Amino acid sequence: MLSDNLTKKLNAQINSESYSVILYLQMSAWCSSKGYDGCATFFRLQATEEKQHMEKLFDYMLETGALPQLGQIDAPPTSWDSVKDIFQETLQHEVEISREISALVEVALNEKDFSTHNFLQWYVAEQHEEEFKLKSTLDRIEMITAEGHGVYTIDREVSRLTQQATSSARKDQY
Ligand code: OFO
Repeated sequence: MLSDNLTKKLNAQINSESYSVILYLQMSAWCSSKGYDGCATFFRLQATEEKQHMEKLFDYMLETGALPQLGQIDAPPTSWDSVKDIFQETLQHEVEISREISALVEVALNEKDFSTHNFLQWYVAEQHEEEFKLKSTLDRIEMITAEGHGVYTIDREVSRLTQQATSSARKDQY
């Protein structure tokens, strides 16, 4: 059974993940409006993943007998200066989510709620993967920019990385 404290904090995390869904959908819309189709697909897939993160928490709470509560979500920004800017903001956002997950893990440990602690390990691994993926994508963007190529090359590269990630995720399922 979840403590009131953890119930409150897991609900707050559901809200953070919900914000991630709309942030990435909005980023996808901005990329589409600029014709950056590779980046638009990348952020659309990110939004789908975030919905799964949110639902995983939602289901876990239900399994423990707690009531998931969906709170108000702030509106995300609607425009960015460049593709590099959008990826930098995404990385910062994920670093912040990692910090939230670490704080949750600490609370679960302090309360000796080992079931929730174990459940949260999935998010710890996921955040490591997300930060790594975004950092590598940003490194590529910086490299491409330094070589003097334009946004078209960046968009194609993001599309290629997204296809690679999608096909390896599919392989992991088998
Ligand atoms: Fe990308 O953050 Fe969810 O957990």
